This record gives sequence, C-alpha cells and structure tokens, in this order.
Amino acid sequence: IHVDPRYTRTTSKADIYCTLRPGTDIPFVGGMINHILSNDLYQKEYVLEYTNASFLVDPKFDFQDGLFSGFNPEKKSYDKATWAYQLDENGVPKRDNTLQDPFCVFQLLKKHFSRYDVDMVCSVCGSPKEAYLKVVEAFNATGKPEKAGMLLYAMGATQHTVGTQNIRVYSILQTLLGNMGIAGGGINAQRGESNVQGATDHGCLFHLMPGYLKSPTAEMKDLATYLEKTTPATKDTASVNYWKNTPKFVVSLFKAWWGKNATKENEFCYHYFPKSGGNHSYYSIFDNMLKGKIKGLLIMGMNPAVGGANSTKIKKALDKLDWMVAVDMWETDTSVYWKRPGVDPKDNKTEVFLIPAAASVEKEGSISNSGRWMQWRYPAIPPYGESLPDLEIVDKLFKAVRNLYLESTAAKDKPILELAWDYGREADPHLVAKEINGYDLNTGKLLLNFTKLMDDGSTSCGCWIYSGSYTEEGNMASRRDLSDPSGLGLYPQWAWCWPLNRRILYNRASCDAKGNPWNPNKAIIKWDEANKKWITFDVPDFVAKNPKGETVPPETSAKSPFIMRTEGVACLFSKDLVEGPFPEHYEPYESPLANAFSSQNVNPCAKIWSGEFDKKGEAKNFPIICTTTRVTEHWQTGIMTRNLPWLAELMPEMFVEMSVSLAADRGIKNGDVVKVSSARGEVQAKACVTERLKPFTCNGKTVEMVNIPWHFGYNGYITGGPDKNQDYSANQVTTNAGDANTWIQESKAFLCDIKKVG
Ligand SMILES: Nc1nc2c(c(=O)[nH]1)N[C@H]1C(S)=C(S)[C@@H](COP(=O)(O)OP(=O)(O)OC[C@H]3O[C@@H](n4cnc5c(=O)[nH]c(N)nc54)[C@H](O)[C@@H]3O)O[C@H]1N2
Ligand SMILES: Nc1nc2c(c(=O)[nH]1)N[C@H]1C(S)=C(S)[C@@H](COP(=O)(O)OP(=O)(O)OC[C@H]3O[C@@H](n4cnc5c(=O)[nH]c(N)nc54)[C@H](O)[C@@H]3O)O[C@H]1N2
Ligand SMILES: [Mo]
Repeated sequence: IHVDPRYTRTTSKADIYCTLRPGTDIPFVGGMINHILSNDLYQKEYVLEYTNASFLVDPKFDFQDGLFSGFNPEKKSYDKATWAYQLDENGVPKRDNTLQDPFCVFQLLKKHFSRYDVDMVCSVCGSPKEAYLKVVEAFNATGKPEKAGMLLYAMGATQHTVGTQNIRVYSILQTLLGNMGIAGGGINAQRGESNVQGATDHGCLFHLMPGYLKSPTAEMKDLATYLEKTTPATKDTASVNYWKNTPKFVVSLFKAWWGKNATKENEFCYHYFPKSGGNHSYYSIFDNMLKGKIKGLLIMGMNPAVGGANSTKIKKALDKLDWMVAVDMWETDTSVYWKRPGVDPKDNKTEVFLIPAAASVEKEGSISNSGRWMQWRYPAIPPYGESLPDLEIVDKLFKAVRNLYLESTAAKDKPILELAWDYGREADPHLVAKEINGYDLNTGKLLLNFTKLMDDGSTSCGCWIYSGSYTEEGNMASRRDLSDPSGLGLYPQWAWCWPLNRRILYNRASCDAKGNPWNPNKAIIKWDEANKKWITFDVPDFVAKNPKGETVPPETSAKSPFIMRTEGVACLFSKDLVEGPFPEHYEPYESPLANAFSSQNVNPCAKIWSGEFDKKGEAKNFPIICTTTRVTEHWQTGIMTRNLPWLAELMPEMFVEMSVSLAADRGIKNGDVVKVSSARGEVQAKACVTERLKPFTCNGKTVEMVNIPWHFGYNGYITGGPDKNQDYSANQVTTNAGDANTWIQESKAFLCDIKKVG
C-alpha cells in the first residue's frame, strides 16, 4: 500500500495506491482509527491488557475547537495538569476494564477521532474515496490476532509542523491493531544517511546524551536533582519502568568520560558536563549566527548551504562568521559560500579552513541501520592523500586543545584536563567501541551487557544501549553468521542489535497474557505450559528468569509488556508531546485552505521563526502547494553525486514537476524554463509536465501541487537551474517553520507560485 501525494517509482510496485495532500497524514490515519473504533476492528485482548485504554483521565481534561485543556495563548504552550490519570489511594492509575467510563482513554480516543469520518477525511486530504476505503479495509484487517501489518515512513511524514504527531497517529493505529512487538509488525522509521541511527543513539542531538539520556539543564544544580528530575517513577509495582535504572546509566557514562577523576565525592564530575539552556537545534544555530551570537563554525560532513531549509537565511548567517572549519572530502557549496554566484569574495570576512576527511570505504568502524543493527566495517582502501578518518581528526583536535590548557590550574579547565581520553596514538576504533560497551572497573574486564551497570562508580559505559556489543567474547558487531532458526528473518548471529541483541522490541506483546503467541506460525517467544518454561527465538523483552535463575511465569510479565513506558503499557493517550495527548489535524504553516476541523489553522505550538528572512506566504499570492523530494540518482545535497559523470548524465539538472492541468493553466510546456517563487525567494528550473501529479479537490476547491528535487546547489559539475552562474537550489523557496517537538522544517508542504520565464 503506498500513500503519497505523487505517483512515484514506489507506487508502480504497489497493490493499492492512495494520494493525499501534503500535510494531511493525521486526518488520513485518523479516519482509519475512527473506522477501527466504530467497527470494533481493534485487537480486543491486546488493547485491554497491553495499552492504557482502560486508564481513567482527569475529568477536567477537555478538547474544544482544536485546543486541548490548559492552553496558554501568550506562551503558545500547554499546562499539562489536566492531561493526567486519575489515581487510586496508592497513587496507581485507576482503570475501567469495561472501557465504558466516559473518561477512560478508550472513550476519549473514540470521541476525539469520531470527527474524522470518511467524507470529511477525503475532503481534507483530497483522497479519492474509493482508493481511501481500499487502504482502510486492507490495513485495518490486520487487527485480527493472527495478522500483522507494518508501517514504513520517512521524510514525507516528518518534515511538517505536525511531524511528531504524524508518527504518534501511526503508533496509535498500530497499537489498536495489535501490530507492535510482533513479527512483521511495528513502525519502521527508514533512516536516511547511513548512520543516522548511530548518530542519534550516541547523543549527536543537543538535548540528549548518549543512549537517549536527557541532557542536564542549568536549573539542575547537582547530580541528585538531575537524577530525580530525569528518572521516571511509578507507584504501580507491576510496571517494570526500565528507565528507573537511569542513575546506573548516567553514572557509568560519566565514569567513561572522566575515568578515575569521577568520584562519588565530586558527583562523578556532573559539574564538568555543560548544562543545556535553550534551543540549540539546527535552525536555532543559524538564527543565532545571523544575529552575530555565533562567530565560529566547525562543520563535519554536512552541507547546509544546500540542505538547510530557507537556505538564503543560512547563507546570510554564514556570511557573519569570523571563521569556519569544514571537515569534508572536498569543497562543498557550504565551504565555498563566500564565492557563490552574486557574492564578491572581497566583501567576505570569514577565514575558511578545509580539513580533508577520508571516505566511508577508507576507514574502520561501525554503522547502525534502521533496525538498530550495529555492523562493523573494514577499510577497503587506505585514505586518499592527506585525508584522515573523522575519528583521527577529532582525536588530534582534542589533543591539540588539551595541550593549550596543560599549564592551567583554573577550575574551569578541569573538564578538559581531567577527561579520560586514551584511544592510542592514532585513535583506535576498537578502543572507542570497547569504551562504549563499558568495563567492570574492579576487574578491568569488558561488561557482559547493561544489566551489569552500577550507580556507585564501579562500572563505566559510553552508551548504555550498546552495552553487550563488544564483550570479552569479542566484537559482536563483526559477526557474519547467516543462520535464522526462527525463519522470521531475525538473523540473531548477524552483527549485533541494541538492546541486548533483541531484534524485535516489546516482543512480550507478541503473546497473550498466558504466553500463547497471537500467531502460532510466527512465534518469537512462547510459554511452554507442559514444561513450565519459555521457548524463545529472540531475546525476550521481559524478565524470563529472575536473578536467582528461576523461570518467571507469563502472568507477571503480561502486566508490563512495554517496559520502557512508566505505565508498563503502550500509551494511546500520552503527555509526552507538547501539542496534545492525541494527534489533531492542523493545516501546514502555509496552506491554501482553512482548517476544516477547527478554527486553529496552524499547530498552535509550532516553532515559528520571526526575522528578516522568515517570511510567511499567503495563498492569495502563492496559491500552489510545493513539496521537495529526492531522486534515486542523486544523494542529498548532491555534492557526492553531482560530480559523477554517469549520475550527472542520468539526472542532469533541477526540474519542477507539475500536473498537466497546472501547465495548461499557466501556458507552460514540458521543458520550458519556469520560475518558482515563495515568500522566501525564487528559483528557475525546467518544467517536467507529468500525468503522475494531479491536482487535489479539497473542501470543494481545486488545489495544484508542484515538486522540486532538492539535490542541487551552485558548486560542482552540475548545478541548480539552467544557468551555471545563478544560485538556484530548492531550499531557497522552502520554509523553516518547525515541528513543535523536534523543530524539523516543514519542507514537504509550503506555498509557491509558478510562471513561465521569457
Ligand atoms: N538515492 C538516494 N537515496 C536516499 C537519499 C538520497 O538523497 N538519495 N537520502 C537518504 C535520506 S537522508 C533520507 S532521510 C531518506 C528519505 O527518504 P524519503 O522520505 O522516502 O524521501 P523524499 O523523497 O524526501 O520524500 C518521500 C515522499 O514523501 C512524499 N510526501 C510529501 N508530503 C507528504 C505527506 O504529507 N504525507 C505523505 N504520506 N507523503 C508525503 C513525497 O511525495 C515523496 O515521495 O532517503 C535516503 N535515501
Ligand atoms: N527541502 C528539503 N531539504 C532537506 C530535505 C528534504 O527532504 N527537503 N531532507 C533533509 C534530510 S532528511 C537530510 S538527512 C539533510 C542532509 O543534509 P546534509 O547532511 O547537509 O547533506 P549531505 O549531502 O548528506 O552532506 C554530507 C556531507 O558529508 C560529506 N561526507 C561524506 N562522507 C564523509 C565522511 O566520512 N566524513 C566527513 N567528514 N564528511 C563526509 C559529503 O561530502 C557532504 O558534503 O537534508 C535535509 N534537507
Ligand atoms: Mo535524512
């Protein structure tokens, strides 16, 4: 089943295709949820036992005209006090197992999504009813216990002001259908860059430390306060609440970083760790650069002059730098921004340094894929010329910085001088991998896995979820055994998977409370009642044996199958996101239509930037929807593919895809040069007039859409637009208005106008 605004190469392989207007996944899936709830298609036992459907919510909780209770219009944020459970005298959430109480999660969910009826949904999404119903019927049939359904998504879902809630709505759908934790189920984020999974796992996000531990903020004055604020607690004794182990993960992390200098007395060097204050995400960095608050930039393997949304603002921000160090394989559009078309290098004050980086095939290390498999790679050839692996570059950089402080006795320099940094003369990736796995500091041996971590300083671990990846038995990520005893494609001896080499997360949910698999033909784990033991094809996601080595019967783990949730169950209602406990449809920041669901047009908590270069377009000037996508022949900002003659020949220039009707309306023929303009800027490219794009009929109105591949810039063999001396790149027209939770840009749905040139 393919759900996409455009008919693509993927669509040509699909059994069922349904189009939708960019930015309308919540009504699309909301309608599926409504269909499940009105036709009793949810997996009853699963929903009752393994979700918070029966939990009672505060009767003061409310939802009116697109807003949940607790909204503060000045701050554009919610006070979440009323989004809480009713608690019994022991402080445990109250339940109604009949699911009839008007304030139980199930009834609130039903009420919320009852507004998403088929006609309303098809009108908002612009989806043909017949195709929509085919999707609904086929996918919702997977609610039967023995059936599985999987949902894959990537940037079509995330790059929206409601991006996080798009994924939330998928998770509610999959939970109602009992598709989480089973073979062939789940929600699979298709990770893009080869190691984007590893990057987030290891803390390359400003608000997280490795292993998804929350970064301390300035108010958290000491380690005790930090641990108290970030370790979830529950009074429900049935819930495993695995994050209760946070102190063990955090203390072991600080031991990995500051080694013997981290002691109980100095709070394991908690005070050495920089405290986060405010938003330091991608667009915030460039906003602060433009304001002159950031003077220097070290940029490693990234090309924001082409990849960043609203890239005119990005380039203007780069102009403000005193210095830039670019670590890359070659010059990128970003490192030569000072000589981009229309700019005189004499006007630029930035000093730019290039440090040559080795390519992925020239170095050793691991990458983690979308399935959390950590796979070890070996160099195929030595690094070219003077280039070095990034690890060695960072190692040399750190050592040089430390040398500058060697004489210092100032307290402020201790975090650098006392850092445990010892990966050899030429940094050895194996030593890094071992540090990540962690050590028993009493014996000096590598830890078996994270169940051995302690919060007293006797263990170290650079990323708790990877503990078990490099043990005394060796490097698990380098395993290459293709056996698959379950026949389910788990390949447990191929590479290594976090956590604990568990291939399917929450696999306790693949069986009923008694441990019988919902689908006996695809069992991952099952309880053998005759012999009173678990039969397992995957590492169980529950305590199958207690610390004494005794088998734990199924009833115990059935109460907490979703061990990472404080509640122990999957959450159909959750306080975690900023704009509401249920997903609600809001229009994109720039939309040709008013919201049909409420008078709240745009996500009330969206991240809206307000500066000289952050203009919003209105439909009266920019009536056409624009989206930006990839083509197979190019990679990302194109700097790795636009210089390869074969790929350049296959996909030689930027183009604008449009429907036959829009082209006719604007007097445009296939191959004509057209100008696409938005409130942020304009670009020129050739028109690609195609039957694959069709206008949408929404709320009785016809709306057109165009699409631009965003791989093109000004540096390289092929560049954006018909004129090599022009600065044309899709991101000059995109908006960087952001999702409310992650601040990712809305580059899949914004407004433009289009005209034939000349
Ligand atoms: N050859 C090649 N492969 C790549 C990349 C590359 O550049 N080149 N990049 C890699 C990276 S980093 C990533 S993140 C992935 C991205 O992989 P994808 O997300 O698959 O790629 P995109 O082409 O950006 O967008 C996906 C689709 O989303 C659709 N879409 C737009 N708006 C909506 C919407 O509101 N709802 C829905 N349901 N669909 C919508 C678009 O029409 C488009 O077909 O690809 C990775 N793979
Ligand atoms: N409009 C619009 N904008 C988008 C998107 C979209 O769909 N639409 N997608 C977004 C997405 S999902 C992504 S991931 C970003 C990508 O944006 P970027 O990450 O900025 O783009 P890349 O071209 O992948 O940049 C990778 C850089 O790393 C260099 N490189 C490659 N290997 C190595 C190495 O081993 N070491 C070092 N040091 N450098 C190396 C390459 O030469 C290149 O310059 O773009 C985003 N921008
Ligand atoms: Mo990506």
